[in-house]
Amino acid sequence: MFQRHFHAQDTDLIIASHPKTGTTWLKSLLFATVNRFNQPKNESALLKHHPHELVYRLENNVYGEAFEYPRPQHLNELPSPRLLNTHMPYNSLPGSIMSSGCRVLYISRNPLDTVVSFYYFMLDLLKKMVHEKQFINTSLEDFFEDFYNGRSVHGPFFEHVLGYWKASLEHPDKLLFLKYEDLKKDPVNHVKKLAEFVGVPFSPQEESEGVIQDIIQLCSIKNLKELEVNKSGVFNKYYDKKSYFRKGEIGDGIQQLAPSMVERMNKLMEEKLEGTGLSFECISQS
Ligand code: PAP
Repeated sequence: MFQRHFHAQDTDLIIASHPKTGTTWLKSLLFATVNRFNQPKNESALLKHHPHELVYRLENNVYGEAFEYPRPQHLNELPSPRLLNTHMPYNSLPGSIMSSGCRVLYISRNPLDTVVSFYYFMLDLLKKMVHEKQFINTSLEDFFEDFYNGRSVHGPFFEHVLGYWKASLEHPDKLLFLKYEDLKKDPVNHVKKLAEFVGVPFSPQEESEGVIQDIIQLCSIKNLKELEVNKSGVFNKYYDKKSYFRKGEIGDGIQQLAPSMVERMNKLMEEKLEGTGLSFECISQS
């Protein structure tokens, strides 16, 4: 549905990601940055809505069969620029995304933290889907094996990341490639970069008034996690709002996975990323 029917507009801003790599965070930062002129920090819609209700996932929220809202026609009602999201691999994107003037922001994360984050999220989700009892018995080790072997809902992790990485090198004005770890370590410069990329750079006055820091604070996991709107409730029947905010740290993968699993993943990463110019830090602790 999404592939066949979605037509990107030149002004669209589309967040692309493999699941559990920082999508919710980037949705919040992008939303707060783009809407900072009409929504001062204490009036931000982020205070009343979950980030996933403000930036729709196209293949799921918009074009998904089994989900509640919105429907494709609502896309036309979104204010410009439309902020949208997809977990689709680069090769599966509807053609209009690359042929139109829209911008794509991809967020990536080291595979160890991603797989652990993904496991806990799926565990929570599938506990709600009683017919998936089998998965509930799945261990982190089994989930890791599937992920390691490329058996993942949105395709193999490294192919997902590399598809967008290569596209970002070929089309740097069209596709901004971000890393969760970089955002954590240097949020100010990355939020500045993001704002420039989407055409709303911060003015010197905004910088001196601390507008960037306010956005970072608003979108911090500590802040979002404590908001009533993100603490309870579900959307699309099964998705617990709070399940999108877990630890938000670098290094959880190292803590939770056996050393042999870490070693195998690091080796696979080395092989897959060799010669691409892309690397992830998997060993740092937050
Ligand atoms: P999604 O792909 O289903 O939308 P996504 O938001 O990409 O999920 O990933 C969730 C991860 O981002 C969680 O990581 P963890 O399991 O290792 O803790 C979640 O905690 C983290 N996260 C969510 N919001 C933020 C935030 N504001 N800052 C930093 N990390 C965040």
